[in-house]
Amino acid sequence: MKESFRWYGPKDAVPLSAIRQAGATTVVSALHYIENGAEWPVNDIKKHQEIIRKSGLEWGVVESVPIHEDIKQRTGNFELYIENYKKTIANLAACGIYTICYNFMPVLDWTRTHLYKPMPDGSTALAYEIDAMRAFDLFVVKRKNANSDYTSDQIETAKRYFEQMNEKEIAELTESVIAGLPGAEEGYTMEQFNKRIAAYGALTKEDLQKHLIQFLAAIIPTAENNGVRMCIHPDDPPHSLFGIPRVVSTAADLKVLFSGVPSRNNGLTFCTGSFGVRADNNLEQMFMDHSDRIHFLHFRSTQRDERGNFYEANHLEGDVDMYAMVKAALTEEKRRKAEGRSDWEIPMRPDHGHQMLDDLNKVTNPGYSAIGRLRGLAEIRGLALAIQRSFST
Ligand code: DNO
Repeated sequence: MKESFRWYGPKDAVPLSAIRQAGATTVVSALHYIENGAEWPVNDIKKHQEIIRKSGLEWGVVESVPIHEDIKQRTGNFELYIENYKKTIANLAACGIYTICYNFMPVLDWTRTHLYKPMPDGSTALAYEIDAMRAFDLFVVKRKNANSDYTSDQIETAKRYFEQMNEKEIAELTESVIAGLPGAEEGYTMEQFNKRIAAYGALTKEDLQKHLIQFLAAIIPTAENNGVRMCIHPDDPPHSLFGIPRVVSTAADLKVLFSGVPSRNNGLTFCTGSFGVRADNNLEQMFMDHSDRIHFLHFRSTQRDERGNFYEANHLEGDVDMYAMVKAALTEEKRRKAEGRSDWEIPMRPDHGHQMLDDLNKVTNPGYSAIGRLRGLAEIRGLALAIQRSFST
């Protein structure tokens, strides 16, 4: 696996030099300042690439080239945005960058209700509490018809949850959910958020699935012509939010997505933490079913309970069987190597990490402090080395 680390650009509190010392060779990055929907100019790509190269690292993966909301809804200027997307694919390829991660989550990208959940060892973790989310939807956003998405018991529990919150907690919850977590590209005020949700109207899961496939049918030929591997990131969390469907959450969703546009350039970012939140997702099976088109790995683990709450566990703990996942990835690499595929080595980044040690006193992007991710990378590296050695004995 190509050991990688995400870097949010020159303003990131974790500098490239730290990534180098973590032992990663590949940087996962994006031009966050470019507006969603606009073409990424070659000059801007080159400038960013140069900064990374100067640190002795290589920009190997773009995470993400965001998809404009108009494309998801197929309204407004979606045709122009698709054309711009194609140009960005070609521009990145012209600079030698061939792996592009993106997602198709409506309105919000990844979502957590709590960004600093205290862990027993004194570190903090990202967490998602179902009652907090329902309370937010019902009593803070006050979404129209939200009541019909919940049972009366769920509404009652959410109401009790809301009633015991103070103003500061409500403000923090609001900020966590709609202000935009790092990489989300878009954050909203309450008014904007309400508008964005309302814009989805009665759009069904089938509609959104169709829009994704139409988008891919339009851009994948450009990816093929330029040797670019597109890899969609699963929904995080993997279920609908605010009554709007999500379409990259389950094994069945992947089947629709890849049978709709079978090209291998239509690939997947295998994010163990996102898929792993659902007990009905069999991660090993899903990996095996699509191993051929997995172009990027996000390795992290989550600990869920039966009610739908989860927090981010240490990388080798929680519900994800990291041994099985690393083994699956190395097995796939071996298979590709034997086939002579030039993309046999799959970029992997330790996804998120606890806020711990000195980082507890620093302001870093939630989930993206240096030391927590360093721990994750080091653990996965050791695991990979042991598995690799066992292959040859
Ligand atoms: C969160 C990330 C996501 C991811 C996008 C991919 O930590 O995994 O923001 O970058 O969903 O498009």
